[in-house]
Amino acid sequence: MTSLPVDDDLIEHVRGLRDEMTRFLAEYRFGMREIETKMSILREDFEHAHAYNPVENVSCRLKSPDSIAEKVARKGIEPDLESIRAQITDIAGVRVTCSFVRDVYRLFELLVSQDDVTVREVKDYIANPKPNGYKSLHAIVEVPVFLSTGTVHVPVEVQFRTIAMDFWASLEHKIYYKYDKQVPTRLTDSLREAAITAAELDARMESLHREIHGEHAAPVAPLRTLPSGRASHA
Ligand code: 0O2
Repeated sequence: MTSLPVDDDLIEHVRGLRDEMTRFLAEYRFGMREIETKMSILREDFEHAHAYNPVENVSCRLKSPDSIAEKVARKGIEPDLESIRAQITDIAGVRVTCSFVRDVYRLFELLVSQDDVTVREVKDYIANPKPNGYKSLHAIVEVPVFLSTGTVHVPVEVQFRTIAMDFWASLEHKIYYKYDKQVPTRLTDSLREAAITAAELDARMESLHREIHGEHAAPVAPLRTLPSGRASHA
């Protein structure tokens, strides 16, 4: 087999693109770490101050270049880094799983009230679940990241949910992809019912918790989103 001549300029160009993408994704990884650190500080401090841990689990994920490319194509976004930066806000994702709905809102408030955290958008799928039954509190927050070349403000999507909501969402996600997004009606109906059961379990567990721990564990009101994108309790 004869090999083609190597085009050094082309190789240099492709290496440049690869390095640019690596630097681009690194900013999101740093932003994600900032939020992860904030959540672990809140978790630890909460335990010291209230002898109670409201956070069951914190997980992080960075969107893969393939997944970013798929979203660029699906949403008709210009395929350049500036457009991606401006229009895709879930490249960095942090998921916070709590025991109770009350803790979901409490953790959200504690995060968004921090001076260096700016709220860009809030979607309260707990107060307003998706038609399929999906529940979670989503917030796009921006945090400053201090690099050797200056400060960048990085958006991070933070999803707050209970263990029951998380259990439901991970099963629904598997079913959705198993059936290549064409889920049979009997399954979508069953998932909707399961979401109601999960919400009932959340309510019952929280009421038991309140009975054991007293009034200080009273539930908080659902969020209302202010025009600025900030959210506050109604
Ligand atoms: P992954 O793998 O978690 O990153 P868009 O992000 O534009 O496609 P939208 O409506 O702007 O959609 O965002 P939204 O509603 O805030 O939801 C984005 C993320 O929430 C999804 O990310 C999921 O993680 C989760 N999510 C939203 N709806 C559902 C749902 O019906 N079922 C489940 N299981 N998860 C959901 P990605 O990028 O889809 O996936």
